Amino acid sequence: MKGIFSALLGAFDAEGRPDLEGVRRVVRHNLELGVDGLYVCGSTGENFLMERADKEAILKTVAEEAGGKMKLIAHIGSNVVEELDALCDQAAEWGYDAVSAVTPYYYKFSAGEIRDYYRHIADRSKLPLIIYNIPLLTSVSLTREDFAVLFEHPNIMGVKFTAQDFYLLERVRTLYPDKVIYSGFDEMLLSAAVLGIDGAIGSTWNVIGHWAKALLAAVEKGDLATARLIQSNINSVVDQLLGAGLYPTLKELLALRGAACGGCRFPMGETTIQHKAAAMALDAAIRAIDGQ
Ligand code: MN9
Repeated sequence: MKGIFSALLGAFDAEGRPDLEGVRRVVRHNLELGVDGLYVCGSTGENFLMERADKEAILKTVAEEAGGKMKLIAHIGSNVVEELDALCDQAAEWGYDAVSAVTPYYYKFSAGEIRDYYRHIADRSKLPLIIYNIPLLTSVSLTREDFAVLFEHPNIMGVKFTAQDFYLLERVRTLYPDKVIYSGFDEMLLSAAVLGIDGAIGSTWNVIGHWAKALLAAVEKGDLATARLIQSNINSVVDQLLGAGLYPTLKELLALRGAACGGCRFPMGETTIQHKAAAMALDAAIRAIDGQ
């Protein structure tokens, strides 16, 4: 389960329904790009804007299309326990390699409640569980003590660490060498890689996953000069994407590369001419770097 995982972008039609052909296109595009796996129905997949049936349709379609060709992580996190349980069981049936779940959010859950949530999933799941820690969006910040308790569970395999706390990241890496740690901020891949993470999960890997793989390989070899250059290229892309509107611009980039997947679901805004223009400029810039 090491390596670079694309946080799969969602594919929707003009009415916001899942476009399952679009989903297949995005999966095939990632296969051609050569990433190691997919993280399905996460933040980038617009999970928190979808009803359960739509998540099920997308999770099932991805498994059909990617079947055995790459590693698959199903993000099943939900504050609704019935949905959580159903998706947990289905992910195993559909052939996923692992499940992942965001910390419960919105209400101020206690540390004990959050730990019970993860124990609930880990006990139930036939697949290993990856904790999804993203304090910036959930306002829940797992602590060193939380990891100490959670990582005692044999079915908790690791964490998607989408936080800027590199002190915590180093401590968790060193204290739990057998757990799998994925870095979650694409713009911080190098800083996480030097601390010995096992891989990364990110939205921009849908387009520049091959750069992320090259960066990890450079760090592995101890070639920090190359790794810094790649991170700088990644950050130029991230910078422009964040400025232009991350998900719609990424989707337009995929459309330019033969993997049209529509716009984002309401209440995210519609794709505009500015998103399309930004995607065209980025497409050219990425191709120029790839051609060097
Ligand atoms: O899955 C992604 N997180 C979100 C990880 O989209 C919330 C990241 O890949 C970011 O999109 C990326 C840009 O900030 O690092």
